[in-house]
Amino acid sequence: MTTNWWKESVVYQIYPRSFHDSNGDGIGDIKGITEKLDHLEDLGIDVIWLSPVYQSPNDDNGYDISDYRAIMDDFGRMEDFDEMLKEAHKRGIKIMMDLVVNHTSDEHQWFVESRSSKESPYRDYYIWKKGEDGKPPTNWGAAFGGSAWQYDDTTGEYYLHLFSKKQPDLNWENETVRNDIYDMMNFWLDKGVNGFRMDVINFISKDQRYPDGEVNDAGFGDGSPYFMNGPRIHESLQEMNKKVLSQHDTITVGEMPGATVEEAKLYTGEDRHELNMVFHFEHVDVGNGKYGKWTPEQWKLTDLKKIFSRWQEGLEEDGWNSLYWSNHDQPRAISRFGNDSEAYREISGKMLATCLHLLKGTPYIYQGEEIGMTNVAFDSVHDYRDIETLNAYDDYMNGGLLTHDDMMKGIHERSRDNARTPVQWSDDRHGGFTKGKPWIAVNPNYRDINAQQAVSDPESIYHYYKKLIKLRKDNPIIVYGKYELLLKDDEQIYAYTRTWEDQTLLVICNFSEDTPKFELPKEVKFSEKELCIANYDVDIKEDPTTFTLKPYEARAYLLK
Ligand code: TEU
Ligand code: CA
Repeated sequence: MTTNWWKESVVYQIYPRSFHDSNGDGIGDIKGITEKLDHLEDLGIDVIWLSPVYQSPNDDNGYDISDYRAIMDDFGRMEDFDEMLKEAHKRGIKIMMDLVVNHTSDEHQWFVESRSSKESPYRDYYIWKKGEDGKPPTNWGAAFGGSAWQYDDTTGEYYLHLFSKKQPDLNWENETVRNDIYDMMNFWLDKGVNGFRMDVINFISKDQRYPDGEVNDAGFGDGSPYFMNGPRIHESLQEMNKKVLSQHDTITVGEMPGATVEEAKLYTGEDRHELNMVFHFEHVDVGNGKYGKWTPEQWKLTDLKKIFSRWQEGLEEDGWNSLYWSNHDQPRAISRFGNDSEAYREISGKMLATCLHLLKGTPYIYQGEEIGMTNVAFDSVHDYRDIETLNAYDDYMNGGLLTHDDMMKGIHERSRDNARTPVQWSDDRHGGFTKGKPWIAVNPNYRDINAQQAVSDPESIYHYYKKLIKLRKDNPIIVYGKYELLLKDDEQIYAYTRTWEDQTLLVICNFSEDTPKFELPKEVKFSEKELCIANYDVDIKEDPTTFTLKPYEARAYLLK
């Protein structure tokens, strides 16, 4: 059975460790999620993407899985999961699981067996190679620092880990591995889960020649041309689709660093039978400097518009977009793309929401975004918990590549922990996230920014998100309308239209603190207009053909 409900849906991402703690141990958990389902039902979302809840030693907060069929002790038990699933479904909310199958934890039984001997039936579950002259098999660097190869004493060979050395890469060339994964997916689907967000799924197929990569400043080679969108990736996804996904009515999204529009057409094309949509990284990488995210530079709105427009147009006929500003790996949307000062936090947050949710694709809301949470700036690097942040700090300091101050600037702007401070539920101690000591400090601005406040204020960003979600339900043009960019070269205004049948949706967003003048291009003709949503009070009789925008103003009109 194929339906398009996932096109009409709004997805909300939960990062369980930071969502809500039900038992006071300082760690968010599954019961904590169940307790907050009413908040999500009220918001109006359709699907929860649940970051990993599987058994894990938490080297990378659950993205290192040691048992795919058990719940992490910190998060509760399988009964709690089943209860949460039941309660979500009761409210009409679907659950999309995180599927992390490029790698496992080194504490997964498969790897424990695999590393024990070259003769182990599990040896070939992972990627083992001999070194050359005491050096690793290739010069590739790992995402979280150091070489991508770890020497293992027991058998005198190296294993590949594209992320931390506690995240060994699975060998997707091995059919038994693939079938074990498919069985595990069916285990969760049979329980009633509704789909998967697939972690770095475009990394699973490695170029079997294992060539060296181009060397960077840190002295490691870039292996990505040999594992991103690799030689057998489409074959594997089609197999997975045939054996698992096509047997159920699912929502699927592949997380894909380095995916281009051309690749995405292949991953999401209707007749290709792979995935529904992908997460690309082009817009979240704007302004990356010499050392990528750690050396952020001013980004340009025209670059952002170019990226969004390329994806909108590229997938217009076939395939489907996912739309996101933030997730658990990215800074907070308002701090990154809007303005988190007191004067503009809410208004720019509403503008960003308008811009994103009215594009063509399935919108994703990251926990806390709906109440306008912002980046945190801890003074000390010791207050950070994220493996990527901590390792990068050490590497850049030890390598003498960046000063402490520069590195802290990068961390404040872009560390993954910006998204991982606990959700601010109220102005109670620790933002009402926990009655104990939180595993990572709560953003000190919780007294002003919290869900209780946002829910009680009808003008808040929370109620604006509710309105946007409702608008999507009432207007098929938001889901299906054809996208067209207006005012391409404007550095302050992002304006576009969506057209469907005899209607045009006109979206105008000011990304600046200035008050630029908007002039509707002559091609856009209409005789009737209706204001659908706006983040300032607007006189509904005002003519949308030409007017002056307020700072971070957003408006959407339905034209006929
Ligand atoms: O992220 C993939 C990925 O490419 C990350 O390295 C991400 O881009 C980076 O944090 C941005 O600087 C996925 C998960 O979303 C992430 O949380 C995991 O750490 C990673 O895979 C490994 O499983
Ligand atoms: Ca807990």
